[in-house]
Amino acid sequence: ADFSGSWKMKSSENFEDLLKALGVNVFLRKIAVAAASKPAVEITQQGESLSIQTSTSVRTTHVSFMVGESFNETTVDGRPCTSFPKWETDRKITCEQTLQKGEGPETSWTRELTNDGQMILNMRVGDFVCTRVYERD
Ligand code: R12
Repeated sequence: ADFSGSWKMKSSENFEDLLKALGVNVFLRKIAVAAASKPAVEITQQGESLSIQTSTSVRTTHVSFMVGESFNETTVDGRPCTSFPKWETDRKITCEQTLQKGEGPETSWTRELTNDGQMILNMRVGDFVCTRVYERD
């Protein structure tokens, strides 16, 4: 599967609940929810190597990793973590995150390419799952 492209978000469910589960206060939550409603996502992929840039008006993140190799990133609330991405199917990457310091709920994400060319991002915090559907720009 090739995730390469410029993506825009079509729908998002439970993003605020996710931040709540992470303990993000209501003030930052409102700002984050508004900013995260219009993200721009740029992905370049060559085989097992992915680079994902996610831009919003308040925060831009850029990660590069090889599927099957751990890398450093941050959780959605900005805490440094070590991530381990792997292919769950040939169209779906699952990535478990481990906090580098301190305690917190378990977090992970998955990105999946659907047959009709959409990308589904799931972000998990404990028992909460946020689902965001992207389509190519
Ligand atoms: C916090 C600070 C900030 C944010 C939070 C806590 C904002 C986070 C944002 C995340 C966007 C995620 C996207 C994910 C995706 C766009 C805006 C939560 C700035 O303490 O769809 O891939 C400082």
